[in-house]
Amino acid sequence: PPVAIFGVPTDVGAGTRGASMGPETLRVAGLVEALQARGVDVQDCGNLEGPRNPWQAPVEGYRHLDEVVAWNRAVMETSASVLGDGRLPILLGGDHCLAVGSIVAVARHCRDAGKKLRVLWLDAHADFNTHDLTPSGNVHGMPVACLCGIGPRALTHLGGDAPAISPADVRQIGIRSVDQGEKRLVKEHGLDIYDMRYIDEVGMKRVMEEVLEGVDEDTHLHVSFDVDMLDPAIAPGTGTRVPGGVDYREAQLIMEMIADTGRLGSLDIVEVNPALDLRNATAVLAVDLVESLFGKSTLMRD
Ligand code: DIR
Ligand code: MN
Ligand code: MN
Ligand code: MN
Repeated sequence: PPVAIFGVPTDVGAGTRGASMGPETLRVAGLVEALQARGVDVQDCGNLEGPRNPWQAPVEGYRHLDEVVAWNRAVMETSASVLGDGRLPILLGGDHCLAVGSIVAVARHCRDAGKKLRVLWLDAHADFNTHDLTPSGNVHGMPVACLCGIGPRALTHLGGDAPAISPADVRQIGIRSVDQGEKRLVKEHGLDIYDMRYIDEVGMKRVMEEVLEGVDEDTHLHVSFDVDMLDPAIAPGTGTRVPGGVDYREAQLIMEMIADTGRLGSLDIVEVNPALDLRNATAVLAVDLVESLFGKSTLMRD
């Protein structure tokens, strides 16, 4: 399908500055050209605008909640209009709090189109914190909970009705950092988490078979790709690096197996932080992985 790319240059939800430069650094790494080389019709809509990062301490467990809501409202509107145009939205973050607006729009689109939504959450973190569990107050640690209806009303009800999705719609891959109280909450809500230990024990091929089980022609796959899923040795340009991540070949297999379904419907690429990177390696790797997600392979396949 045709694609529309839009940048969301903010780090209001993060604990480190610099993800606001993600959109430009992904463009510099050749994202648009790489998709065009795959034969994809790409429209680059430029960047959204929103409030600056006030860099304040948490208030009642949230940092910058008003700013986070403002950015997410803009994301929701843009994602909805891209989907309405029949294009596949690619959000260039920005930090991961932006997945709230993105997925609220996608969930509503799926409801209207009679599609089943499955969210593939590629991340080192479960992002299932709440204001009383969070160790940081950073909203980028909370989007999955917000989408499932747990969080501040301004985010849980961003699209009007809540919740946007249910934990049963989500599959998380690459997880290796879950905070103390967050562990109890993900268990309580039955989140389907393919953590690094499970990946090590059964291998990425089986993990992805399980993740994609039941995907059919009526399924819309939303991929929310936090680049900190990747091992910091290959992706140093991100704010919350956790050792022991997904390696290059495992990451390629994730993308290839998603591409094989032909059901990719929307994509977030978030938490790329060029201020922490080495010669833009993380953005270059993200573009390489996106090529696989859009069907690039070594051999002709049928
Ligand atoms: C941590 C870090 N769990 C928090 N979360 C991150 O602050 O809630 N998510 N980095 O991507
Ligand atoms: Mn994340
Ligand atoms: Mn993360
Ligand atoms: Mn491994």
